[in-house]
Amino acid sequence: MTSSHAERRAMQRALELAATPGVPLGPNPRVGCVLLDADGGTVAEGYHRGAGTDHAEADALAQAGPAARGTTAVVTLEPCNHTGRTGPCAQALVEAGVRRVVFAQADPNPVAAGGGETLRAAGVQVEGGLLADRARELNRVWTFAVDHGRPFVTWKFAASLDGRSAAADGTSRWVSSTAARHDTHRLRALCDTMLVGTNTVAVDDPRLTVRDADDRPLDRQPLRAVMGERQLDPGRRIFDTELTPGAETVHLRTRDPHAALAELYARDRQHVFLEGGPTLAAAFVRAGLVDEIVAYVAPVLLGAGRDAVADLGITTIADALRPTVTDVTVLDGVDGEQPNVRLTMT
Ligand code: AOF
Ligand code: ZN
Repeated sequence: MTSSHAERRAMQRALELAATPGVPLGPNPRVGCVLLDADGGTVAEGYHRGAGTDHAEADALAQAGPAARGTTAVVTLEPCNHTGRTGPCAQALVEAGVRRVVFAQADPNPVAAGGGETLRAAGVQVEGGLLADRARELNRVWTFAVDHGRPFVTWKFAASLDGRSAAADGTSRWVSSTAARHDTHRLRALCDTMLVGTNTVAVDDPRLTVRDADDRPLDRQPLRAVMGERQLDPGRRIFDTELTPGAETVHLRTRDPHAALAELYARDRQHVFLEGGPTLAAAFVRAGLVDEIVAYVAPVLLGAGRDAVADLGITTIADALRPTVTDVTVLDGVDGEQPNVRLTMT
């Protein structure tokens, strides 16, 4: 039996529910669920509100109570099969007497997968794949991280027109415009980790906190990860708890991008915002570990100066890396500043 119009509409609604604003950024996927009666009417709705809270199915079942019996559960992710922070949803759906389950994305998480089979074995009709692409897109970063067993990496590149991040004497205040810097903070707030090298901490002494991210309530500061074997000076600003309340710092004692990402994944990190200097950026590009580039280009010429990215080992045009542009946005200048351009690439 294939899904009906009512089920497709319910899946659209479940995707909306999954994307309800205000859910804190965390390690769990966003999931929505709608329970339909035999006439396609909505019995209950539910969604997941972050790690440790009810899964979407459990939320909808709780709303429905005994009315869940005989319904069709339309859910954006295959119901889980495991007892993790909460109980297994496949079993809960069976116990509630749900007759049919339509899900969008199959669960890529090996720990939780298998709910579809459990449901079928219990005599529930199951259909997967309805609007699956939209569900995957909704949890783009989570899906990537679970599929690859490592965090998704966004590299932030900010440079002058001639590809410099600073002038020859090291001064860099400001190459990018106020609007571009503000935009960077907004993107930082969407990631769970910022990553720099020990050199950046030594030289630039950044705070690495999210300040003016006004379009998203900042429930939690991203983790500040510093990688490299060099000792860190405890007097640096990232260790100043008054300057950076609520932001945690971790020192990853490795220069290997693969090892650093493995350690971050083990800490439940799924989205790294790579903001390090030219050497770190080049190491990630060379290792093939940059999944997205967000480049801010400012109409400034510095001539001799610091390269925004170090040697990538490319010597001939045939070897040039040519990322695919997915977005171009002009960031208008405020207070007499010139516009900057933001290019997003994968
Ligand atoms: C969710 N919300 O609505 C559904 C999930 O951390 P746990 O123990 O709650 O389990 C998280 C896993 O459960 C998650 O990675 C995914 O595979 C599965 N389904 N998770 O957070 C939900 N339905
Ligand atoms: Zn579940």
